[in-house]
Amino acid sequence: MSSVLQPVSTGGDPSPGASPGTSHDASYDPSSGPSPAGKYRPVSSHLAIAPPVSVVIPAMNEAENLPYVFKTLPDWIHEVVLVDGNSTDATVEVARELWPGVRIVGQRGKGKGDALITGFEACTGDIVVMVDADGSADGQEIVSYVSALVSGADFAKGSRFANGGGTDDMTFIRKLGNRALCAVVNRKFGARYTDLCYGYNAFWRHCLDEIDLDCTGFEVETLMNIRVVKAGLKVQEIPSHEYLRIHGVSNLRAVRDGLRVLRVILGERSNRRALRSRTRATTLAAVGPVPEKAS
Ligand SMILES: Nc1nc2c(ncn2[C@@H]2O[C@H](COP(=O)(O)OP(=O)(O)O)[C@@H](O)[C@H]2O)c(=O)[nH]1
Ligand SMILES: [Mg+2]
Repeated sequence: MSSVLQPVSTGGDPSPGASPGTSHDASYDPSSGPSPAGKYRPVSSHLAIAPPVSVVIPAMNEAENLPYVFKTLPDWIHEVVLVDGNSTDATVEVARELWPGVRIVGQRGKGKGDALITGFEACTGDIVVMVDADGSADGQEIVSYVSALVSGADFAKGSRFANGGGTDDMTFIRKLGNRALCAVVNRKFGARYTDLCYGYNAFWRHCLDEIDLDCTGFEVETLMNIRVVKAGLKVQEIPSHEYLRIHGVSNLRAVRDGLRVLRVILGERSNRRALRSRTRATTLAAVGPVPEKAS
């Protein structure tokens, strides 16, 4: 096997002390097309992968939390794209210091959804992983997401309520709301999700063409989860543990954002309704215009 699996040259010291964000993937320019055959990155002691992985981090005033976030990111990732929500603290400076190769992108509008959509557009990797900047996500889990994708899934969806997952960060009210909204999505769209509003997910970049995201706020994860199932993409849930936000407070407001999520769910047409109206349109087109009655 060793003659087949050739680690991509990182161009630098592969030891854990090596500076992150400086030497990743020096031999491979993703804009030049798919990674060269035979070039694999070892991502664990058991797995090596070829596709470059981009990590997108939406961050609004998270300077104090970023050291915890970057500490857990594996050094084999191809790029980190941090989308800054016009932070008034040192988020951007801290990110640059901790991960010298970080790409900082300013968002056009407001909200987490707007930030993620901006970040996804900026990614150059084949695989995109979305990770919150509040210290609640463990970057070491990325390998589980990536493993699912290289094994055949289109969308690796984090779940705090699948076996092996958990949360230290959700209040009782948020758990209740998430559960109820998840049940509505499962019923309406024929999904079998155990979690709905979770920010830790990964997917092949081509999925973006099929889900055509258009939202601004915290409803973004729900919209993604609905559209991937509507598009017939292969979704695999990944058990994930959400830790407590380390510094600061959540920007989410349970009632306001819960209602936004509900509006998205109700606004998306179910597969069955879409299919029914498509069939009706096709039938009408096949039958042609109804002849006018002679008076
Ligand atoms: N760029 C950007 N990031 C945001 C915005 N709103 C939230 N975030 C980030 O999205 C992530 C999740 O937000 P958080 O407030 O922790 O919400 P919670 O995890 O649902 O409680 C964090 O990394 C925030 O900094 C925004 O308007 N712009
Ligand atoms: Mg959070």
